[in-house]
Amino acid sequence: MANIVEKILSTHIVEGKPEKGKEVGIKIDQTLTQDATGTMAYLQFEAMDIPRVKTELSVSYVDHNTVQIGFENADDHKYLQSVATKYGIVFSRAGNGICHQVHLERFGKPGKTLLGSDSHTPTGGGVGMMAIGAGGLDVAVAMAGGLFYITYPNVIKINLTGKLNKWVTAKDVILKVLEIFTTKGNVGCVFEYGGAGIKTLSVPERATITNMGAECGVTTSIFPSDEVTKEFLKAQGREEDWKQLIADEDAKYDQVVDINLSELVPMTATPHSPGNISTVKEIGEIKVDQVCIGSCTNSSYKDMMTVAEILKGQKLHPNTSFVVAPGSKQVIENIIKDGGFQSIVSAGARIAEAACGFCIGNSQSPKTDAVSLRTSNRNFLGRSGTKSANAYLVSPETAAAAVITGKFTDPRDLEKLGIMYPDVKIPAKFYVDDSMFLFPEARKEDVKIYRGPNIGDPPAATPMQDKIEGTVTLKVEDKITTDHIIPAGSKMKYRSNVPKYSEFLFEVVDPTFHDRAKKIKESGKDNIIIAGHSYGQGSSREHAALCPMYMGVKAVMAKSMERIHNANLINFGILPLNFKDESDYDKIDQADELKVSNIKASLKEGKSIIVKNITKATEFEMTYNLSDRQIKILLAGGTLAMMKKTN
Ligand code: MIC
Ligand code: SF4
Repeated sequence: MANIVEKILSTHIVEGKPEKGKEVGIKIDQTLTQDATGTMAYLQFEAMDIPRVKTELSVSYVDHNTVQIGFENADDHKYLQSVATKYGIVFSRAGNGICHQVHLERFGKPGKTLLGSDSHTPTGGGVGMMAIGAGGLDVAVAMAGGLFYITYPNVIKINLTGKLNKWVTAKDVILKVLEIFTTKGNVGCVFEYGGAGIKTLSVPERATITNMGAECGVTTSIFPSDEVTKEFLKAQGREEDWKQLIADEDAKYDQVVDINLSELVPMTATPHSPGNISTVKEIGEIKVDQVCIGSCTNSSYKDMMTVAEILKGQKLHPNTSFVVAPGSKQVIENIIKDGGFQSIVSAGARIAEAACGFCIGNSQSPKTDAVSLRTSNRNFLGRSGTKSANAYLVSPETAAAAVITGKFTDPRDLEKLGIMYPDVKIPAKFYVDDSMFLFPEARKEDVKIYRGPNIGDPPAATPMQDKIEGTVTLKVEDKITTDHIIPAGSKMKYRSNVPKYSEFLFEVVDPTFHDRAKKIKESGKDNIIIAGHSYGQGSSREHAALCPMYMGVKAVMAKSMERIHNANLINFGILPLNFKDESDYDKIDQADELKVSNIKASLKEGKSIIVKNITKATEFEMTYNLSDRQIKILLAGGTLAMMKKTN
């Protein structure tokens, strides 16, 4: 009587007991990295001195930093390629596509575990993998054969019934899920999809849903592996990778939520959070300045062909700019073969390379105050590269409708314009060409690692001190995302140069942060951050911990924190604390001087930590949710320091 999550975990737990809320160490079968997090991950992997990766499969993708203005990106790519050759890692070259889309196409296997240094790794749940996002250092540890630690999850069944109506899509399903669960409060949960409705969803549609589960903050999302999965793998020429994986009839769940697909309508996430959900109809016919179709959420063959069919014979509205970034080289080749590419180009799309591009604000930033419709998964403030822009997340169908009308349009209304719903099916056989992967040879230890001037060593953390004495450098509210903490976009090329990248910390929240933190650090004091609920939402980027560590941030005191960011803080030796009494948050102001003593003893004895507010002459209590393993890491000054100690 096991559910799918229990089935996979039972064959992967190596340490700990399967008890809800307790930490377990699991074996990782596959890893993936992308270039923006990968460079640091491999620098850390190199420091571990392991001759070759110990996983069944590790893939290094280049898909984020592909703009190449200046030498930095190209240096990183070359570094990654040489590391892959040396350590037995498959290298997916720039141009091959977005990691999650490509991994699903070519490597995803039901029943396996996948750890990726990107928060949207759960895309792999679309083929029945337990696919989890993590910081680069955790992925490096997994490549070195180490375990990955998660809280044994609460499994929430999302029971799908009915069938999607015409013009209503998988994106609308996940936006509905976001409406129900919001972007906070789901740490330690996994969404397992089931019910009669799943049979009606193809693998790319399932992957859209598991991809954006990341926005709810769950550990991962997963679909069963069934006949639909088999068809997809067969179409990829990988039928032998299929195995059935379904929940037992009497499987138990911590919660069951029913969604009737037949009742859903086109939805959107309004600025500036994927959790601000509304129906497309409710928005009204506002003018749309930009439409962006692509990203790891919606860039599959099915998405692109659907857009192509809608746009066949249509032209782009004069007031709107339009970009399309197909998810992979495979998608491009197949839509060329099947005639879709022609319709998209002919309609007026600017074709971007198969990469993250607009999604991460790395290109195509919209105009001042723009309304931008995007098929991606995040619309955080400033993420598009234009702080004043308003980004709405929508399905490819809703995006295509705006291309034609130049305004927010419920795609069902396209029928009034004589455009009928194109019920695109995935091909029985995709055209497949794996030549943009470089597969590792048997032994290549003598490979010289390429290190251009952009590649710097990761800064080392210092062992934890017994006291923290310093200033509240920044006080922030609820739902501060990693995009707020450290922006990506045009700044992402400094990922391998921590001192430079740190200059942009909290840029979108308070551009004076860096200089103030620097001054405090130089005066010998510690920097402290005070935050509300759900601190560190969003990406897996460990730079959101690494750069603060570099700037002398010693503790983050928050009402609650998201899973990946919490783990990253620990990995880099920053103490993550929670308010015992949330009202204490209101009694602290930015620039207050705080003093925390007896940290080591309190952590060792499991006692709460007393913080003195020197400025206000008050005292308050902080708690923490740290396993013994995490306490050891913190005391050692982070994971790398800890590994050096035990080696
Ligand atoms: C994102 O979508 O925010 C990213 C860019 O893919 C990040 C990873 C990164 O910051 O490099 C993520 O989702 O983890
Ligand atoms: Fe790339 Fe955007 Fe997906 Fe992140 S969310 S992996 S930036 S496409």
